[in-house]
Amino acid sequence: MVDKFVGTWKMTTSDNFDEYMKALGVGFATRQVGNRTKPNLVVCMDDQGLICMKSQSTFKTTEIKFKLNESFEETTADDRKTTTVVTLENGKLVQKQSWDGKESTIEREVTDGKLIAKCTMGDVVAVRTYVKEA
Ligand code: DKA
Repeated sequence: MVDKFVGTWKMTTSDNFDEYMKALGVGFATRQVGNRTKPNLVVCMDDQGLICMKSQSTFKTTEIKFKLNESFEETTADDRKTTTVVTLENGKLVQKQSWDGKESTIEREVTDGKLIAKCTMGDVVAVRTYVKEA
């Protein structure tokens, strides 16, 4: 089920991302860069079920390595220190980040050969589309 996510994905569109970053509490300067950046997302998985997800851009590169359903510590691109767990729900990879009593989710699915990342913070939703590069 995770196999379809494996590969290198290039971001093509990003909707409402500035509002999402505002809801996260990201400051103006970082939002300006975040809005301009088109990251590549590299997803890999080894035969032990360890999944890696690397977001690469000229602004910042972040990488997480995790097993499904096992919580881990994440440092996000905007420097939040979150406790994160990733689950597989109806074929979607759901990344739940918790910090300071707050919670955000990034739900990723592959449809029509595209990877769609739906980022939710409270009632704010951003949608980012990636196409496969390799
Ligand atoms: C994605 O496209 C979701 C990225 C979420 C990043 C949140 C913080 C960004 C601050 C610049 O996979």
